Amino acid sequence: PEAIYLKDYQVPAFLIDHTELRFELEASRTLVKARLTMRCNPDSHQKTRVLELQGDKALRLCRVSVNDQVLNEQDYKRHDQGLEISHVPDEFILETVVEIDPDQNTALEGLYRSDGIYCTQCEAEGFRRITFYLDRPDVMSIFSTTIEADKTAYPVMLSNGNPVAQGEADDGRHWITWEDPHPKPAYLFALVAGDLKRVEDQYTTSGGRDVALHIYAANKDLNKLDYAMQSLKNAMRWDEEVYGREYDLDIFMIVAVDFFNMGAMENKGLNVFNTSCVLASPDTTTDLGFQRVEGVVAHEYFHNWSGNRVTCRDWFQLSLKEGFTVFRDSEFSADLNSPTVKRVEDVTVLRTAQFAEDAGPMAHPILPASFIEIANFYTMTIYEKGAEVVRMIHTLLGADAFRQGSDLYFSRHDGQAVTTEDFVKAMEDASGRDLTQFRNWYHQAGTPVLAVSDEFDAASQTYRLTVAQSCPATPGQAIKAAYHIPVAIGLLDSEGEDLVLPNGKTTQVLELHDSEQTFEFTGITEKPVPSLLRGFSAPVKLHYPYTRDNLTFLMSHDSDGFNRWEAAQKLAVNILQALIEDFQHGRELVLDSQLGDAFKVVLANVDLDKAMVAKVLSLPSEAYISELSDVIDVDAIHTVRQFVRQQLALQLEAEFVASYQACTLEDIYSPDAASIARRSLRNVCLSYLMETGKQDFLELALKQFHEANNMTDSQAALYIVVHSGYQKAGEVILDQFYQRWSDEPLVVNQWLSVQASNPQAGVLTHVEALMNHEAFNMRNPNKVRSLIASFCAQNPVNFHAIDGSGYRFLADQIIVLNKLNPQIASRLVTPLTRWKRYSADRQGLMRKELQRITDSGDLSRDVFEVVSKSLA
Ligand code: HT7
Ligand code: ZN
Repeated sequence: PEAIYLKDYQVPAFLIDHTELRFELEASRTLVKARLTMRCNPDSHQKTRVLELQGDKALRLCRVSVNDQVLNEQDYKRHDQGLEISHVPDEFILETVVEIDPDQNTALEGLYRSDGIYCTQCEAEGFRRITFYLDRPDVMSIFSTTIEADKTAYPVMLSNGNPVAQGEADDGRHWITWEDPHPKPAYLFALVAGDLKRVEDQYTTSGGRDVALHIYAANKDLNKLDYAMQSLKNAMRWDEEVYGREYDLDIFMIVAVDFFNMGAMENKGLNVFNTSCVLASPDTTTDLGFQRVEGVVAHEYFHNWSGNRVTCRDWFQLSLKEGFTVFRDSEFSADLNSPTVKRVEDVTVLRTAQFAEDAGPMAHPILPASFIEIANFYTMTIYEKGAEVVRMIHTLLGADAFRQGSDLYFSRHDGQAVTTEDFVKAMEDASGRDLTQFRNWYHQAGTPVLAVSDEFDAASQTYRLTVAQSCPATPGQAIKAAYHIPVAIGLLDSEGEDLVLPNGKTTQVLELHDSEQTFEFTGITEKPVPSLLRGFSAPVKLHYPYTRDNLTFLMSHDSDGFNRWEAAQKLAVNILQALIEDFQHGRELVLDSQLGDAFKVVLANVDLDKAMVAKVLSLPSEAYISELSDVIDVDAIHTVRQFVRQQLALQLEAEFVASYQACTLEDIYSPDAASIARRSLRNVCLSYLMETGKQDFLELALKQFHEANNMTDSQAALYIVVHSGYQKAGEVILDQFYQRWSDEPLVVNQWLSVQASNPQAGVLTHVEALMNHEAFNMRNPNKVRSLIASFCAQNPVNFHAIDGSGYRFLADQIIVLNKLNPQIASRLVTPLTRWKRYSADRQGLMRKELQRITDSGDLSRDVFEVVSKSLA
């Protein structure tokens, strides 16, 4: 497979003004009739008469005509990627009829049928699996869609826009026509048909437009849609208030499907959701699940402006819509819940997963220069780092100028397909700021590193902070230009009070431009403790020689909530890294009391937000410690982290018990921030208490498991018992859990995942057995993620077993999935691609499996790209 390059972009040679589609849905033989009103693009320099349409090789072409003239085989060329029509006039009607087989579509791209529901996924390039088309985001067309299907099996038939006509057809069939007045690229097209039920609500926009809100799901899930509906209304209001964006159709629909490659899809007026991101009920959904529903519903809704009204010119610009929309949804969640907790969560994900990606073989800028398969670029970098880059613009411009910039962006480009450059330019034009150097964030991959040093001159009462920046080489980019980096800082005096900084405030954003820059503060009477990168103001790694005393001081005094947590993380990392070294040198492990003492202070402070207490008490994950390691020593990291948890449990047993009891159980479950905070602290305490190995605490966990009135507490107890190595008790409650929830696929997914991520020895055999369990289905991405991905990505000690069994297992699954579902297969490869981070013995084993995947032959573009780049 060949790479395609951003530098080769050309405007389309043809345009499609109208797209009329007719779907005759039938199992294994669906007819798709397309009538396209086309013309040459006056802005194109190509002046070609040859029309090249994309179309997957599985499309069975039945008929093609131009202006009612049926073409015969010498008038066109059918090849594996599409259709070439040798001579077309300036303006013409192109009609095609193709036959497709949605039942055989296990890739879940294009039109597929699973669980008896027809459903489409067209982003990025799925539409070409439905019909021949100019399948690129800068070709925008008005769509009219007619669907015909059996009335009993498919009573509900949906597409984008508004329903304009419907009727009965022969043989118990019926039809409906939908019209979408907004021109859109093919990737936003959607069709759904099935025996679905809906909940309804209504929303009046600030401009007075009444919008019908419909959320569809299987009948048995109708009682799990209220939270999504409320989240949708919250998102609609928030986008009006914060961005001045109103909804623009009379109806907004969401459909829940169980077979879906990603979380959800923002098709115009008809969002399609993975059930895991829309269904929520206290019995079956954890707090994390509720938060995910709220965030994803908002994210997809926000795309209506950042993505749909203003879309991407080409797929290299993906972060234009995704980075911006992630920034928007994370601000939304922060506003509705706790901003500090949300920031901690986002930064945790960024620093574990995105930083690792940026240091790996697939590292790419948020505006990539080339790709082989675009589906591989729905990455942490495009989404999460992309959001951080938008956040930095927000920080540099300030909230008001940022809002003016976004208003200008939306009004200037409404109805257009544009570039990240257009976004940055709108921000510059509205604010008057020069973002020339800032643009390096779009073109360079890798995580910048800031080395900070300081000096205090008592005589001149001057404090100087020197910041040096660098960025490691990434594939194809050896040398990096300096970034423009906003570094928010505060300075604390010895009492822990913030000093007033030159901007008259207690936090100031320093703007770093040079490879090394010194910032001077005068009128400082004692050496302050710097609070650096407040709120994580830039996606960088920052090094400053904090002592452990500095960190405990910041943990209790920093006025920036994020940095209080960060100080605790840094302290824990510092201690864990020292112990890992001890372990590697065969020295006895001894935990000094500093971390426990600091945790004790935090536990005793009843004024603190319990969610933040829970975050502070949670040690950095094995994945994060791995990310910080030069050579990842899986076993040392796991053993030492467990050791520290156990020591803390013994040191703070009484405090954990007191906190557990203070976080009283609620009679009625509510997913509000305060209740979530109580549950998370209670469960963190329980997980520590189990480390003591005392029978009393096993009984406490089992009691919680049996008596919990919500999934958060019951799943937490299950996880804790199973992962603490109480094999017998674990087996009993796993069994009870499955018996109780076997009819709830999303709960069963949790059940699979708890087992697959269990660090106890011998789990791979158990995972292999679960692959044959009735609950597992290789064709369902949610099952694959819950079992296979959980084992490979959340169970480092077992996945990295030194006999290579984990690697072999993964390669076997990838070889199977490569044929069934290439997108899922290529995402699953990730843990193997990071082989360079491990010791030589593991490197060899991992490379061997990557090679075996290559040699298995017939690789999809998706898997080929990831495997070949990782072996290069
Ligand atoms: N914009 C959506 C992307 C998406 C997708 C991409 C590739 C393959 C399947 C997919 N399903 C959804 C999701 C979003 O970011 O909102
Ligand atoms: Zn998105």
